[in-house]
Amino acid sequence: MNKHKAGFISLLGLPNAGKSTLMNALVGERLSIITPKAQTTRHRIIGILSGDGFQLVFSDTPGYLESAHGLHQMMMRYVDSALKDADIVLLLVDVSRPPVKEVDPYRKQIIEAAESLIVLFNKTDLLKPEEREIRLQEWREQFPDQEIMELSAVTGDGKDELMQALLNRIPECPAYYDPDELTDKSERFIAAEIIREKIFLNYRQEVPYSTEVMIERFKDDEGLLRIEAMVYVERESQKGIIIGAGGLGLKTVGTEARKDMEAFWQQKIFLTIRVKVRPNWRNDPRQLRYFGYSDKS
Ligand SMILES: Nc1nc2c(ncn2[C@@H]2O[C@H](COP(=O)(O)OP(=O)(O)OP(=O)(O)O)[C@@H](O)[C@H]2O)c(=O)[nH]1
Ligand SMILES: [Mg+2]
Repeated sequence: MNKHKAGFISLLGLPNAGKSTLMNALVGERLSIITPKAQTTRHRIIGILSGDGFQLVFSDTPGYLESAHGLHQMMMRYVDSALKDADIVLLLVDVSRPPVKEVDPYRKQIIEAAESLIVLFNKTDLLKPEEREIRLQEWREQFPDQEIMELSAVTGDGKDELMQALLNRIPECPAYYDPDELTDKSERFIAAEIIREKIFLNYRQEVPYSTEVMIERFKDDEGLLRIEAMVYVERESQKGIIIGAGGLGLKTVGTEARKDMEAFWQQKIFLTIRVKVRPNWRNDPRQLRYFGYSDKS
């Protein structure tokens, strides 16, 4: 009989490359939130895929970026830890855009640090047939010494080949997690993230980036899941924007979030959301800790 295999696989890449979309597709659950905006993911989120004789432990990470403020520094720590822990690093690249001449410094760092690396050319579904080969060739020239795989996290094209490559590479090892576990994150975290996703989708400019969500109550009340959330923003004006005229903004967020929560937990949800101002929370270490950003990940 074959020995059990298990490994840690970290998904790294620039913001918006499709890391969260791919992790959800691989695990088959909506664990990470996805939006068209850069810097959606703020934590290292583990997604566990357990199968017959194997366990793949994926880490979705924030898109790597220059550290601008305290929150960004925390986000980059998660990227660093995911890089250090990985048996295999998947470096995602959005090939629907042409490559830029100047290679970002973090890419070089990842390539040097990773013991086992696969470069994933993602969003291939967006390439028009007439430009496809030229574009892919331009990108290949950026990674002359790396193994490259092409895929689309949205359509699933190339996913089976990737799975096979991962299973071939991970070491013989017992399972790290109970096979029933899906993630290291709590239900409260997932509920807060769903609300944050709706805020990213419904508001523009700085508002989503100034927003954090905490779940204050998460209680199963005879078949009804009661969730009370607090949305934190940095300024009074942003509070007004989130609530919206006649409360319409918050109502839209609440309705959309509740629907996704009901789909995720397969249960009726009663959701209430309030809004509070926490000036400059993104640069306040105490506040960041309170919001769950820790040095350890
Ligand atoms: N067409 C297409 N769109 C994709 C693909 N993968 C991701 N996207 C889209 O790209 C956007 C960003 O996807 P995410 O999965 O949130 O990207 P991310 O790398 O996790 O981004 P950050 O969390 O901000 O670092 C979303 O609008 C996705 O729907 C793909 O293969 N094809
Ligand atoms: Mg993400």
